[in-house]
Amino acid sequence: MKKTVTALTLAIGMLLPFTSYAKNNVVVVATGGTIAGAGASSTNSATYTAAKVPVDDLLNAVPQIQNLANVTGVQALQVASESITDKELLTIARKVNELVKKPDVNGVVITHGTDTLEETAYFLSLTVHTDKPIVVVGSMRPPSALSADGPLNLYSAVALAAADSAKGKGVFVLMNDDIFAARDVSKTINIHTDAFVSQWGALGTLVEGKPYWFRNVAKRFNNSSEFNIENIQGDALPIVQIVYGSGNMLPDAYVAYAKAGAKAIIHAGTGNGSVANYIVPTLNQLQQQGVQIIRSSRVPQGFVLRNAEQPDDKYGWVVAHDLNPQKAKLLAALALTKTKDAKEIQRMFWEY
Ligand SMILES: *[C@@H]1O[C@H](CO)[C@@H](O)[C@H](O)[C@H]1NC(C)=O
Ligand SMILES: *[C@@H]1O[C@H](CO)[C@@H](O)[C@H](O)[C@H]1NC(C)=O
Ligand SMILES: *[C@@H]1O[C@H](CO)[C@@H](O)[C@H](O)[C@H]1NC(C)=O
Ligand SMILES: CC(=O)N[C@H]1CO[C@H](CO)[C@@H](O)[C@@H]1O
Repeated sequence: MKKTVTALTLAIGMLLPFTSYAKNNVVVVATGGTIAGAGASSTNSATYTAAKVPVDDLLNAVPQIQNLANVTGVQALQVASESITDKELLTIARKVNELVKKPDVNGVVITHGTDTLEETAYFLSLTVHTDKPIVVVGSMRPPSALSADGPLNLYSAVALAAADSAKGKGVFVLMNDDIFAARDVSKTINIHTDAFVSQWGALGTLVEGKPYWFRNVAKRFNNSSEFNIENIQGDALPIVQIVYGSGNMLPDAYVAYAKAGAKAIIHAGTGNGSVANYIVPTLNQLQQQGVQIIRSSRVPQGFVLRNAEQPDDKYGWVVAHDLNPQKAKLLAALALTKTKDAKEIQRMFWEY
């Protein structure tokens, strides 16, 4: 008996070097943002320059990530995320797509400014076909500030990208220990480290380098998405612009955007995506000219119901469902690469 146990222990001991030391490969794609920012002093948490620190310095500042995975870095861009255009967005998506296709890459982390982080994450979730974890991460304080949140966010993002349990669950936003689904997370406050929220809740939480899961996403993403970055040519998407709803509006912004070439206008309406009675004729006129009218809401939670506040069937409009205006803008742009049919675009808004 004792002999068998010893033999077994020996056998396991010999196997261990081949099993437990194979770390997953994670690539960090750096794009700039506050997480790569630099302030004049450690008390500058709000006054600093974004997009300064190169990717190698970001990784070297958190040496603990090398215990989680074999981590390498790529500097894709060095921008503050408010200045990201279609060109940069497509550059990021193509870079990530190229990486996930490599057999020796197990997961990808994108460091990104928080301003448009939710947009890039949603775009990746719609256009990159993979079951490998893709994690978009940022920070609210620059690395030079007291209690900078970037290092732990990066550590957690790498842990998530390296986790086998994260496979096939889509694109994530990792901020402040929370694991969010790309489609419904949004930046909701511009001063605190718990800036990102999803009205439907987080998918899970990341504690001491390990993810704990509580939900899945009910909408389409990864391999079941009909959009594919590989089918998008050039550096620009169809033009979609947002008009913010309020009291006492002028119709001029809608008309000007259409004149400038907008193929769809997201109406960030009051309340339930409402449209002022004196604005309705302008929107109907533009719709008849072939501009898609998409009702979203300026209210950060809830959703827009078709044919409730406005007769969308009658007008040929689309509702954005629970997508906020900036996410609706991206889905509309992708939809327009495939169709001009409002009914078909509406189907996409229900499914993604
Ligand atoms: C670490 O990742 C790099 C880049 O993907 C790769 O070239 C290298 O072989 C990896 N190292 C190990 C030990 O797997
Ligand atoms: C996803 O689809 C691509 C082709 O579009 C295929 O190569 C890949 O194996 C698929 N991945 C999974 C996990 O199904
Ligand atoms: C629309 O608005 C009213 C109150 O303003 C609310 O009671 C109703 O549930 C809203 N929701 C939707 C999805 O239309
Ligand atoms: C919603 C969706 O498309 N999920 C798929 C993501 O990829 C995994 C692995 O291929 C599938 O199992 C999911 O169905």
